[in-house]
Amino acid sequence: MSHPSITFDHAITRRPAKSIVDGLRAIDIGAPDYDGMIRAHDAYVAALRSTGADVRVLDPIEAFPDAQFVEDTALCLPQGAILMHPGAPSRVGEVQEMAPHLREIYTDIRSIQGGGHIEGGDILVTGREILVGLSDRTNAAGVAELETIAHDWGHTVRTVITPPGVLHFKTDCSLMDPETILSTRKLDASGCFDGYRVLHVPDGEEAAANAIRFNDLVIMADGFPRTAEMLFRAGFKVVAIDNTDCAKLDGGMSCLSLRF
Ligand code: CIR
Repeated sequence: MSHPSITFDHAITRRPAKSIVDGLRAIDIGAPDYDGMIRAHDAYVAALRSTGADVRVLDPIEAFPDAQFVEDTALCLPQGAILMHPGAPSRVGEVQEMAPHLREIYTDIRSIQGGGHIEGGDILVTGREILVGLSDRTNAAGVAELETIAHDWGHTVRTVITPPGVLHFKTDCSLMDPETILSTRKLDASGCFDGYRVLHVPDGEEAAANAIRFNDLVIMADGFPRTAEMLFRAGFKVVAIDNTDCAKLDGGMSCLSLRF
């Protein structure tokens, strides 16, 4: 199946910096291991490349401990890219680090530049619309700015809610195909996916909900066998990547790339 929401020629990633040990986290369960992070990142890039996509790996930036989570800096759509305005003050500067790379690729680049905040992790592009979850990082003003730009490009934006205590909307869900969402039961219970086919991550495997569909692959975190089995039975080709260290910083599979 080919559709702009799951079919990509390119991805941009950023190699983790040594300063990753200072990355943001909701609850401190110990510092991530830099070497483990690098090994996992290499495996992630290899999985993206195995689909035939051109994958750019940007240099680490020590000044921005969370800069490997590139997804939060921009939204890439077929018509152009939108630079985000992160709600986390320590992450705002990451956007200008990403901008020149997107300018090499896109002729139309817009910015969230009013008072609003929005991070890419709160945005799910499906086959029919763009869902944006309000969260501690994304506010209504940010969504309104995004909507104006996306509307210009022919997209519909729908505002939804990121559950309290969940970092980003996509922490709890992923697109599997243009009409199919992988979600935690908690998020789906909000009704935000009514009209879609929804696959629930099994109880106890909620952290598996942040995955990506990238060309023919579903790339998910390792260690969630019941979710992997469910996706396999549903006909998806699954690759599992170690997410132990990223998880200590509330990160997962979607955060590590921009896909377009
Ligand atoms: C943060 O708190 O901003 C980072 N430690 C994790 C960002 C994860 N990004 C994402 O889910 N899109």
